[in-house]
Amino acid sequence: MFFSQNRFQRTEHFLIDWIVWNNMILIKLGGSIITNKEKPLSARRKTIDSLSKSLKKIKEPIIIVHGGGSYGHYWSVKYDMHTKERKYDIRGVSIIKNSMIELNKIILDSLLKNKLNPYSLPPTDFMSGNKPISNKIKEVAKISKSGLIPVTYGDALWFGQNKTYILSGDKIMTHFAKILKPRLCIFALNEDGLYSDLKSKKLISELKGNIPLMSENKMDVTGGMTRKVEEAIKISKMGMNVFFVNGKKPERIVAAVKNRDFKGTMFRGKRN
Ligand code: IP8
Repeated sequence: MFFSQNRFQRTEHFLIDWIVWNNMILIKLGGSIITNKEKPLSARRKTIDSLSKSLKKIKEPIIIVHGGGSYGHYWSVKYDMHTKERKYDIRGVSIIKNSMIELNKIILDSLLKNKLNPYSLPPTDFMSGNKPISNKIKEVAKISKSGLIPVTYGDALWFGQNKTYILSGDKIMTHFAKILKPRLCIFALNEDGLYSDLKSKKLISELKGNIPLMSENKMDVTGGMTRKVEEAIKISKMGMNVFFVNGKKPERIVAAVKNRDFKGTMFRGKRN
C-alpha cells in the first residue's frame, strides 16, 4: 500500500498522521444533557456533577465546549435571535449572553467541586466577528496542557456594524479541531448516538456514507442534531475521529477516550 502511493501522497499521509497526534481531547457537552430543555433555565446539576466526576478520570489535556440548552436557546427563541448576522434586539443579545455566563458558572462550579481546574473562556476571547483567531486558539491548547481545563460555550456574539449572531458550540468544536488537531473529539448527547431507525433506536456504531434522517427540535436555534452531524463530518474529514456518546452515561466518555468497549456512534477520521 505504502509503495503504491506516489511521493506526494506519502508526504501528505505522513503529515496528516503527524498533525493528528495532538494529545488532547475536545469535548462538547450538549445543551440537552446539561439542561432540561423542556423547562426554561433549568440546569441538570446531578448530570453535570457526574460528568465532572468522569472527566476527572481523563489524564490527557482536555478542552470543554458546552451548549446553550434551556438557557441560551430559551432566550434566543424569545428574542428571535439566530446564527445569521443581523441587527437583533440588543436587549436579547444582552440577556442571552448573561444566561450563558450563568450556565457556564454552574459547569465551572461543578468542575471545581470535583477537584478539576476549569478556566472559563468566553468565545469573545478567541473570535473576531465570525472568524476564529488562530493565535488565541493555539494559546488555548497551551492552557489545557498546563493542567487547566478551558471551558467555553456557544454564545451571542458581536459581528460588527451593529450586527450580532449566535455562535453554536458545535461550530466552536470545528474551529478548535481545525486549528488544534486534537486526538479525539467527543459530543456528549442526550441519546446513545445516531440511530438508523428512530422507532427501534437501532444504534449506528460507525457512520459511513449516508446521513440518517433526524427529527428536528424547534427549540434549538442553532440546528440541533443536524448541526452536530454536519460539524462531526467536517471534523472527521480533517482526519480526526469524532464520537457521539450518551452524556447521561458519562463512563462512555471515558471509555471512548481510553478506547475501550465504546458505545455510541463513531465518525472515523479519513486518515484511517
Ligand atoms: O447549544 C448555542 O450553543 P449550542 C448557544 O452549542 C446559544 O448550539 C446562546 C443559544
